[in-house]
Amino acid sequence: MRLFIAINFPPEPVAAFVRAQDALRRASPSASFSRRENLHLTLAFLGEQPSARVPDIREAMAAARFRPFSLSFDRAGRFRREEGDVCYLSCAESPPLLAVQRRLARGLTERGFALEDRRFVPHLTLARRVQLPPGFELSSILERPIDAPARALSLMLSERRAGRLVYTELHHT
Ligand code: 2AM
Repeated sequence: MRLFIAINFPPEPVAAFVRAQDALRRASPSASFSRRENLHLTLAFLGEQPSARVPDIREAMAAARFRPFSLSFDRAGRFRREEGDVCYLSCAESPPLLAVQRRLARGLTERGFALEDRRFVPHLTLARRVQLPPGFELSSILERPIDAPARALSLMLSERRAGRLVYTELHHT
């Protein structure tokens, strides 16, 4: 099973994320947009794992000692890709987010999970294969910062069903 650990957000900030997607869609109609229910912030990507490993993952999640906090998504960015950019929202620096991500990564590593060595860049992917017209001001897709409460850590299952990416929450802290 393909797994990752993420923060999911309540309807109000999600509606604001979707408005940012709508603005992006007007600029790049051919991009591939994450579905509303799939919008999330990933803290750890586990990749393919046997189901027998889920108890260890739950243990690492508990060891991360998540406590609710609030995030402010205040900028839009892109990762350049040959097939078109990945566009995302990112949040103002958040010590509680970074602390919980570090504890989670440590707990997973201690239990033998191989995490990517890359620096954690908190981002919420809005769309892939984005082709923006030259000079397009990406910050214009965000009318104002989006305040979003982080209420739990969720263990997410990622599956393709009938060509669609479907995420299911298996556990939350
Ligand atoms: P992304 O949105 O930047 O692709 C499920 O795929 C989640 O795990 C996404 O949030 C994805 O981030 C993240 N992720 C992190 N590393 C990944 C990897 N190597 N392959 C696929 N998804 C990854």
